[in-house]
Amino acid sequence: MVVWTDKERAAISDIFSKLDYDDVGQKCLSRCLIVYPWTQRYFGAFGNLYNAEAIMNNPMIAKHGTTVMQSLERALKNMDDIRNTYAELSVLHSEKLRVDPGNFRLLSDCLTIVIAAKMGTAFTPEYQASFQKFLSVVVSALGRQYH
Ligand code: ZNH
Repeated sequence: MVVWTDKERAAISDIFSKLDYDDVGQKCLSRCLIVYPWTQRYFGAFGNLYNAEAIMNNPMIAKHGTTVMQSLERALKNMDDIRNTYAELSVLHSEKLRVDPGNFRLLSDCLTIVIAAKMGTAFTPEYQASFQKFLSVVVSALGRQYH
């Protein structure tokens, strides 16, 4: 059972309240695909991923980035039960999509970078630690079906 302090809850909520899901989703997913090119293998049906520019301008990638952000909002709204919130999604990623669970960490790191760059000095060490903890719980819940 994960315990959250009031400060952590406040920091995570504040970060989410400042996010534009379309923008951040598109940026973090496209960065993940560019920096870790092997992650592209799961998106064979998404059309042109030929180079960084193509990835950043791919509307299916942008749309999927928004989907991922909306999914993270579900975790935010269910912070005391992220495990069960993501139970089905974990099964989907392991059994149907067969996504290597190590990739969850890579995407979440890209997300942290994009958010930090957008927030600037408002992304304090406390915010970073709180958000990192949130993403670790998300990554662990998504990977649950694998172990
Ligand atoms: Zn994932 C899908 C979430 C990560 C790959 N995803 C998906 C969805 C969601 C998600 C919500 C939708 C589902 C349905 O439809 O039902 N993811 C998510 C999250 C995360 C993720 C939250 C973290 C954070 N993924 C991921 C990664 C990868 C992926 C890392 C790789 C690399 N996904 C994927 C795919 C899909 C998904 C491929 C399918 C898509 C389509 O549309 O087809």
